[in-house]
Amino acid sequence: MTVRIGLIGAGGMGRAHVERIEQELAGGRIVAVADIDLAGAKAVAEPLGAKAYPTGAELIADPEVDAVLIATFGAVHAPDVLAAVEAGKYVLCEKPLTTTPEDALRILEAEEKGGRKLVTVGFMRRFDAGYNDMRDTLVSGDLGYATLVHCRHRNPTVPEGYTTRNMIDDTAIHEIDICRFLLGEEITAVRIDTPRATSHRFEHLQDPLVLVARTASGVLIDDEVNVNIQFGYSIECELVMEAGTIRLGDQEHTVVRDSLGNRNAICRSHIDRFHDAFNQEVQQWIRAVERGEHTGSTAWDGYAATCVVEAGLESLDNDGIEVAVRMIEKPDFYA
Ligand code: ISE
Repeated sequence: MTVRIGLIGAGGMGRAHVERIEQELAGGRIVAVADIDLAGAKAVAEPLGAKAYPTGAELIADPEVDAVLIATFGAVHAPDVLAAVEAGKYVLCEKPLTTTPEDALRILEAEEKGGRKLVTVGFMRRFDAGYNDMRDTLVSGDLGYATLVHCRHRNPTVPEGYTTRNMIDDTAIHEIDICRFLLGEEITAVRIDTPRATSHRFEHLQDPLVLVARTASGVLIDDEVNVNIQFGYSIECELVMEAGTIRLGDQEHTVVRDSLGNRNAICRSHIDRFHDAFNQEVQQWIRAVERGEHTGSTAWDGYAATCVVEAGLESLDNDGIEVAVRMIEKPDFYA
């Protein structure tokens, strides 16, 4: 069976997914594209012989769409995710699932009501080989339990429309999720530290910032979020256990040696750095949809991350005080 996929959001991320589905992955085909910019939707859809729609609602209602891939901005995800769940269609939604815990709760309720897990959140790092090695090492118990996680999330630049809020809900949300994944527990408190700002930022941005989080068992996480670092896209993570540490290796596959010395090529974007992880994520999703199964992170993961973001934003607005994460008890449905 070929899974007939409807894409909502014809921007950069959406187009990267189209390219991987059409050229690199098996088992799926883009049959419809929706975007409020209908011309943009058509530009992506027409070369594929796919339909174009001006709204996600129309695409979701199309009986020829088996499953939905959402790659719009976080703030507009909720209505489309809800509509897909209500239509009983699997949905892979880019992060963040929603920008408020309330919207994420509505999605949890809709899924529970339908009795099936249909929502996967696009936390692609869960499919990255390095993070999976780190998790396996921790789970093996050979080096004891975790005490600390040190993370660095650096982007070369961001557009002018990117806000300080986005440093947490769009950028640090990756570490929020991957640390929950690595450690297998919830984050319970967060604070935001604000060091001297870089002169490379747009004036309105607090860049860099450091998110400091604590988990239920007391593991301390620090995440440097630095989105105008100029030199490239660079992700680091070190997990500290009682008797050893494990960290992500160099992100690139090759080392150049010339008159300047030995050096790695530097990635420019997440699409480049996490190319293999994105492919794994989308391929496994297509295969799972074919079998009528859920895969990857759940709506609960999306909800939990949004609750941590919310606490981080509250800290940011209150001089960096530590804020407790407020979330509902995990329903048995997501156990
Ligand atoms: C972007 O949306 C991503 O998901 C990237 O992984 C992240 O590095 C970037 O800061 C975000 O804006």
